[in-house]
Amino acid sequence: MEEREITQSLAGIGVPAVKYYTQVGSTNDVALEWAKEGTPEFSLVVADTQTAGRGRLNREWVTKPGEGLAFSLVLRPKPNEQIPLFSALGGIAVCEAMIQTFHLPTLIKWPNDVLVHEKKVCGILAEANWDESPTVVLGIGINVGKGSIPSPDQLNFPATTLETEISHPVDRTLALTEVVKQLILWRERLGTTEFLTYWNEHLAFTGKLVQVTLVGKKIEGILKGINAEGNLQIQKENGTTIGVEMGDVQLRPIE
Ligand code: BT5
Repeated sequence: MEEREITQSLAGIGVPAVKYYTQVGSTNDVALEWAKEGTPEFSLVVADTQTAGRGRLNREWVTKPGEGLAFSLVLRPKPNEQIPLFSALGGIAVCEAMIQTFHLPTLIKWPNDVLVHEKKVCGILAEANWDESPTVVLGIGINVGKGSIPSPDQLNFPATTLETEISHPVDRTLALTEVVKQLILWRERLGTTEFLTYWNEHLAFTGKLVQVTLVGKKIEGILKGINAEGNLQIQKENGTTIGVEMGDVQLRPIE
């Protein structure tokens, strides 16, 4: 992946500025700083590898050089927009790009992972900042090359890569460009019925027995879908349905 190749591939799709690094701490940190300086919506930070890539709650996210895709997009939320939905925007855009470009049966694991065959191929970290003008930085990590995932003892959920699922080499610049195109397209639809319908229709584990771990408590039940606020609906054994808000939540199927 080279800077010139990336800029050429992204030309004309609505990205106003790109910063590319062969190595960086975290693309989210660079994007948050850049946003403070006033860079416009859809400014993009891309890195070949991260030395301090992070997931939620400062968990580690591994981006191996020449294998993974790590990038962060600067977004400027409007006053009426629900911030938790920006994470879903990332999930929807990655899901649709993977379906259209690579014909993969991709699903969204609520709230912020993208799965192929029930394995994580992409993690998403949305971070907001209200210091200057309101900002959401949407950080996306995609496992592209077969060597992009860490060892199993570093994983909290089974993982896979695009090349493992497709069985042929994947051009990282192509994957990046197709995801960014979908991000720009779905950005306009954030929170609409179309947005919520797509999310519901591509939700992993719908109709299945799942366990949701919230801070200090576990809920088990059948995953029914998402409501208009983006809350997960879980039907418990006693028949009552409860809504789980986005936050630090872990969801997994029960075998
Ligand atoms: C996430 O967190 O999945 C969000 C990851 C976001 C990464 C992007 S890359 C660009 C931008 N810059 C950043 O610094 N971050 C964003 P979470 O759900 O908390 O999952 C983290 C967990 O996933 C770790 O604790 C590991 O168990 C596992 N993990 C780490 N690297 C992985 C990988 N490459 N593939 C699959 N799982 C991984």
